[in-house]
Amino acid sequence: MPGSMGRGTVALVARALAAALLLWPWPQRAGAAEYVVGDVAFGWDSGVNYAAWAREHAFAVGDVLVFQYVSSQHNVYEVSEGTYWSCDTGGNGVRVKYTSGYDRVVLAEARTYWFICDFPDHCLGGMKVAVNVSAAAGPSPDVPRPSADGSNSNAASLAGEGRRGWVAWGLALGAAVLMN
Ligand SMILES: [Cu+2]
Repeated sequence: MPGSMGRGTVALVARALAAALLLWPWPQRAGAAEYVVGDVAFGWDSGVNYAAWAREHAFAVGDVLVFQYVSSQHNVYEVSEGTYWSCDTGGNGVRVKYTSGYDRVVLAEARTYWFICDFPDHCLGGMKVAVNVSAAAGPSPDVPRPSADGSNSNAASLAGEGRRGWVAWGLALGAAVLMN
């Protein structure tokens, strides 16, 4: 008797698992946007109004900036706000240096990112861009977006996600029992 029961239980659990996989409300991943800084026409270069470019876009956590430039003529430094305004990279205001000519920067945190070119006089000449990254954005606001620090208002919707998950399990188990 325990042997046959074990078999039935295995089949039941297998069916429940299969049904749960079908019913599980997998959270949809909102697509992260990718932005070529200055757009493809200009890329990262001197003489481009990057403030105007940045104003045209709403950046959110998870989006990606692509800096395209001739690596012998420009570079990209992510800097502090102070260094962004002073263009003085001699202190400790430099966070990250990018020099490949095709640099993909993931905007992982909800904050302002400050970028400059460190070639002589380029930053002072206006080759700089400030990017404001918001925690939640995108076309569908009810889809929770993961945040870098995890401390935001997504907790409530995640709890809802959990409840729906249990409902799915309950339905799956019920279906499996009926099929047996
Ligand atoms: Cu430059």
